[in-house]
Amino acid sequence: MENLKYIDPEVYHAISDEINRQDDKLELIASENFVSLAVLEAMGQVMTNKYAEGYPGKRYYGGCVFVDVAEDLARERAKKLFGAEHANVQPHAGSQANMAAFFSFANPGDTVMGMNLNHGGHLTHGSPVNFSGRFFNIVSYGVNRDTGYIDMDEVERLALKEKPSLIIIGASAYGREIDYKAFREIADKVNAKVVADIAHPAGLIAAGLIKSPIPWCHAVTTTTHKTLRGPRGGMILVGKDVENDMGVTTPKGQLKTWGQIIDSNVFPGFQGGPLMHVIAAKAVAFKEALEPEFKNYSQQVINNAKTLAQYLVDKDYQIVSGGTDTHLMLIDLRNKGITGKKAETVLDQAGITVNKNMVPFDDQSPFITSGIRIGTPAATTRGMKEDQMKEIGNLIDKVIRNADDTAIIDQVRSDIYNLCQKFPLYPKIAN
Ligand code: DSN
Repeated sequence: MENLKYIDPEVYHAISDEINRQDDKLELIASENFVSLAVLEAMGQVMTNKYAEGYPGKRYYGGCVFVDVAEDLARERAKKLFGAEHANVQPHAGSQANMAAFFSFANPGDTVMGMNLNHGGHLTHGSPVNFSGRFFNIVSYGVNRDTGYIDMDEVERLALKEKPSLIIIGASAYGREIDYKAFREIADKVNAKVVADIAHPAGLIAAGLIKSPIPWCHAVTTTTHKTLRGPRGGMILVGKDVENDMGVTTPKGQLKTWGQIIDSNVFPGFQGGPLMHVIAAKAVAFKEALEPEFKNYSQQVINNAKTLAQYLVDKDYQIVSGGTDTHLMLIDLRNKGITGKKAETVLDQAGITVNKNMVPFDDQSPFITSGIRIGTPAATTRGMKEDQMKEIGNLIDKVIRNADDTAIIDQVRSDIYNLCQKFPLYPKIAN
């Protein structure tokens, strides 16, 4: 960053402070990760200068020959990674991917079923303050109060009653595997389309460690920066539908495939020029995820999450559903006498970054909450394993039990700093 240092010292210092923050603190936000230097490099280059509205070979601007290479590589690698027939790598983020998916399978005013945000769902799956809740009639399903697992009986009952056009599956704070086939069977009873949003477990699915929704869904949306460990961005995949529900037949008798419908909803439907530098970085991340080492990494992410969850359960923490199958856990702190907001604040003071989170049937507001969400993808990228997870579990428990004791919080911050120094993050760009 030699030039930036002189041209814009204020931004330069903000970036170098952020490098140090990432290096010195323990990142346990379930949706974050650390990209490779190759991905960082691909993001910071001249493709940001290029307008490329359209798709490879069919652009609205000249000079797209090299950005076409990058986008074709990203699309082909994405298809290989997920066993998909079609990939659109242009969505700027997961939200835009979901927007394009909603409008591909439903019209404004139609009924759409999505998971309740308070039970672990996502803003774009029907929150009234989001496009999803503003344009569509949302019916929410949730988890069973006793088990913490998605209540499939409720999903079926609601689907039969409400007859949605679309059911969106997926969550941002749900640690269990999802039975996509069961969702599809319910959807078929009411002729609904099915979209899975795998933003959280995408990397684990790509690594073949948990079930893939590709055979059961009309489309699959994701972000590329969580467990998949790519640049911040979105993507939509289409598989080969097992039921041969492949698209829509036009009045002239031609089949418009779901892939074609999705492409036209991304551009020109919702987006203009794609971020070609980010698409190049997506291609690099997908290449990395196709390597055998990515499977080892992803297995370690799961092993770490299970180890940390078990450690906390043994210390009488209430994990929703009792544990995790994936990279994250949602902890209900009501038996510990501390809110999610306070826990997030004191853990941050101790150098541990998590986010407060609503828990199912919460009695606190979304700003306070009764829970925290913890995930292992970022810590695992640093090389941390089961032993470190037990150490981290012990430190989390110490902070939660002594939330008003600044001496203990200072001691934990020093322990976390020392732990992080043993797993350096970006030594080559340290300043
Ligand atoms: N904000 C993301 C998360 O933290 O899960 C989802 O979009």
